[in-house]
Amino acid sequence: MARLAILEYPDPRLRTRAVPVTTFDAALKQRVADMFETMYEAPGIGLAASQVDWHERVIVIDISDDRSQPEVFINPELLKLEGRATGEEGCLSVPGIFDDVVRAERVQVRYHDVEGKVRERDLDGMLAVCLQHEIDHLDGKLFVDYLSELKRQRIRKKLEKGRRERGASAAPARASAPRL
Ligand code: GNR
Ligand code: NI
Repeated sequence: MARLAILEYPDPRLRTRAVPVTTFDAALKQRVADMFETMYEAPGIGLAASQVDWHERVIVIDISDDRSQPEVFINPELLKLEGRATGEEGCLSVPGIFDDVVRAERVQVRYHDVEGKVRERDLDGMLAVCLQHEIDHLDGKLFVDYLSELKRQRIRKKLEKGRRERGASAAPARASAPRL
């Protein structure tokens, strides 16, 4: 297993539209295992392949407190969306930022499991919210896209400032190293 690097906003690679998985093989299972490890380590309750710079339609989710309910959704399609619910969201690709997003309350989803078998489920609550958040990632969309331009600009500045400061303290020699 391997922990993968998570892309952060405003990395343009997060805007890539992921393509469907066509081959259900051992390599796919390995990628899914790596995604779970990355998600649990982060820690987060969901992860889309797009966030680890892999642009295929693969999502892992575990909303349980004890990591006991791993769920994999491959090539997910929302067949039905019902109701509206507002909830506070966060994203591993937008660290430290939380804001309200309106989503469907219940969804019906068709997807492939990791063996390639087609499944259909009705979901609600946190699982429905998380699945919609992850499908957005596969379409190159982030939860901050639902916020105002002003908020998004503030978020971008805050993340860039944070990265600059962390970068400066982690590797002070780098800024003055000779440019070759
Ligand atoms: O860990 C996560 N928590 C979360 C909380 C509310 C709504 C969505 C999420 S998903 C997020 C992990 C993540 O960024 N997945 O893409
Ligand atoms: Ni996210």
